Amino acid sequence: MPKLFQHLDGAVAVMLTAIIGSFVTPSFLTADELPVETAKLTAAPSVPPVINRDSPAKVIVNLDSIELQGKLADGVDYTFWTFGGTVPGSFIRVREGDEIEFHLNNHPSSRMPHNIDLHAVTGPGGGATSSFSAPGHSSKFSFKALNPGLYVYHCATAPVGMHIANGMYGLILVEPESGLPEVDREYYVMQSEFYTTGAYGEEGLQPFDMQKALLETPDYVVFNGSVGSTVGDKALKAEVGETVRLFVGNGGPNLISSFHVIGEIFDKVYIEGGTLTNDNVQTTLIPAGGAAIVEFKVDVPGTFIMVDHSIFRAFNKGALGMLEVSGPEDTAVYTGKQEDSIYLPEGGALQSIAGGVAPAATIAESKEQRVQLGQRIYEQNCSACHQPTGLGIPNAFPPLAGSDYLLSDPRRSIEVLLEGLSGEVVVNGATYNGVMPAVSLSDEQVANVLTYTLNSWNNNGGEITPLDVQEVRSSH
Ligand code: HEC
Ligand SMILES: [Cu+2]
Repeated sequence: MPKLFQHLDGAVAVMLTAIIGSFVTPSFLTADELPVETAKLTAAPSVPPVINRDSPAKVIVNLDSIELQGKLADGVDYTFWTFGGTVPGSFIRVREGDEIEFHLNNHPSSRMPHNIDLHAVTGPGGGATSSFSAPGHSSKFSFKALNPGLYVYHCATAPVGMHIANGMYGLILVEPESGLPEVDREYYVMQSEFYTTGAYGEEGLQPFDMQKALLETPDYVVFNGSVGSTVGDKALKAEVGETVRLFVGNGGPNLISSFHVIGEIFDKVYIEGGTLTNDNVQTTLIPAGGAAIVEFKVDVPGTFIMVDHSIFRAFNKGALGMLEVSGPEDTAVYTGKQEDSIYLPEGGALQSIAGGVAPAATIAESKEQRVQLGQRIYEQNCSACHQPTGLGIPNAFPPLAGSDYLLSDPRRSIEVLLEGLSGEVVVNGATYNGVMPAVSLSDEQVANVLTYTLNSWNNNGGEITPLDVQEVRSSH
């Protein structure tokens, strides 16, 4: 109870406190007298509810550090070190002026000690030494949220890089006293990299690779802890006309993110998660250990793809997410394709981009060698769409791994490569309606890459020879 009312009769004082407390900011309250609440934490992409208080509270945060095995990509597992059992860690939402009583609980099953450095803390190590907890121990410390903004938190136990690389980061939002403008949807998206012994897509439980981490050459760059975390069924959702706010963090440990949503313009960006805002932004830079808040209104339906615009990270390392917007078209904003007509430049089509036939490659002398040579051709010509795993991308690129289309008639696929393929095609029961461009490869190369696909990912083997390719080519 505020000291002011202590001389009053109990019941009256309680009433007055209740009435006055609702519109006066009781800055005279000491930490012990603040209303107490326990923070509701959420896993990405969810964000805790907006804070409706207009005065400070004492907020109790209970966060567990947990080490557990989980999925990094299809068929690829990783032993994650987490805050709250998820990567990124639980989202924490407090208000400027709040007193935060922080409990870091290191689960008894942990093999490592952990601590937490919250960038929202004013104090040595951001809480690191005060929160250092051995397995099965819990540490408590308190801090005042002095500065509003969106902040990264992370483990800072040595070796720090390794604790972060294994997944120990998350976001804490300190809402300004005046609150953030109201929006229809809020989501939590955090980018980070993983360094694994095996290359991208290599199956099985993958250990952390210290050498790659030192060289800053990750195999995976992902949003929300795994490849495809916000793709397909798990895409973020919104409806035409709604306003969307993304709380975007970058856990690193090394890379800077060039965060971009394909087909959207950020109406407003809170630069670096601070108070300065910029309008009409295409791509915003998010440093390692930094954050940004982006806001935009969705005007037309469709799939809007979130990427790190360092684009090989998006299409080859996993830094790709989706926002699915449903609702009526608005052709005044975007028409969709209005026409497709034949374009025949004078002088005919170009033979190939390089201006000639691909250079003569090594001639395979055995099926094994054909498979081996075919792998490189696959990586350079096919994997961007059909993926290194051969699994393709749902609704966009059909799989070659276990594809009934490919395996039931391998020779038909020679034609697919030579002629390209478009229009509806059904693979393993799913309909694709895309365009596969014809490839400009020699007979030998077509034979090698198809033999590679027939002998990879548990496909049932077989061989295509250059002679097979020549036959198909000459029959056209
Ligand atoms: C630019 C993206 C792209 C590239 C590069 C590409 N494909 Fe495709 N591929 C597609 C699409 C899209 C389809 C489905 C076309 C449709 O819907 O009609 C397809 C279909 C196929 C099919 C038949 C369907 C299936 O899943 O079995 C085969 C076989 C195939 N591609 C093999 C290859 C091989 C081998 C390469 C490399 C030499 C390659 N593709 C390169 C996009 C691509
Ligand atoms: Cu740790």
